[in-house]
Amino acid sequence: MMKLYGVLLSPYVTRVLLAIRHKGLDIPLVPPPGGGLKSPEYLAINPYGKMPALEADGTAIIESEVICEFLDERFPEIRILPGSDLDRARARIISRAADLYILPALLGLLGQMNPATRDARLVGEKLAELKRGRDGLETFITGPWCMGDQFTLADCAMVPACFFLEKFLPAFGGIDMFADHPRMGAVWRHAQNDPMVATLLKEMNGALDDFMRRRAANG
Ligand SMILES: N[C@@H](CCC(=O)N[C@@H](CS)C(=O)NCC(=O)O)C(=O)O
Repeated sequence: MMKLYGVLLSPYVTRVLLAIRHKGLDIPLVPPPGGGLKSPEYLAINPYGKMPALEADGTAIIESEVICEFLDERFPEIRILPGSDLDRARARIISRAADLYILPALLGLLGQMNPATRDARLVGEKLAELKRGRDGLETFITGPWCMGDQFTLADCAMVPACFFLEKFLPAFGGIDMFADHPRMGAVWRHAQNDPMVATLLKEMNGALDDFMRRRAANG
């Protein structure tokens, strides 16, 4: 029996959910126990207090990339890692580049959403970082999925990254992350037309709308 701890508003959690759903696995998503990520109960599962964490046969597995790779080894019938060593390396590069060069810059911008309290220098730095991340990724992506015809670990990382880029970047001055990056743009369009991905994106949109409503209600 396995369960995944986390919520839909995390790109790291939804990366793992994409792997789970692509593989057709029955692993429920449950909120971190004990009232949150820093509760003693959850810290006993993930000492870093971050989501996601997978509980598998009584063992806690943390880090979204490690969880995805574990699931691919445990359930190899439908693989998310490609067959050749070179393709596996490229899929991991895309996933790692999203982790290192896209998501931290994007998460850094989330603290700058309010124009009234915005740090213009920080925003400029994060946007430049994002552009470098995106330019690099474009050179590794093939299309229609990141690695060609097969949905892989790389798409598990890219889909949530594209979702959050599309949602939050317009607040920082109409930057279109996809316009002059045809491969990344094509992967994002292709992903949105895939029924499994579209279902998850709908759930993510619902969770984001709820979050925004709650935030507005609380001032
Ligand atoms: N490298 C980790 C990153 C996980 C991560 O940063 N998750 C965020 C949610 S998007 C989190 O739990 N943040 C809470 C915190 O850092 O206190 C992974 O890939 O799983």
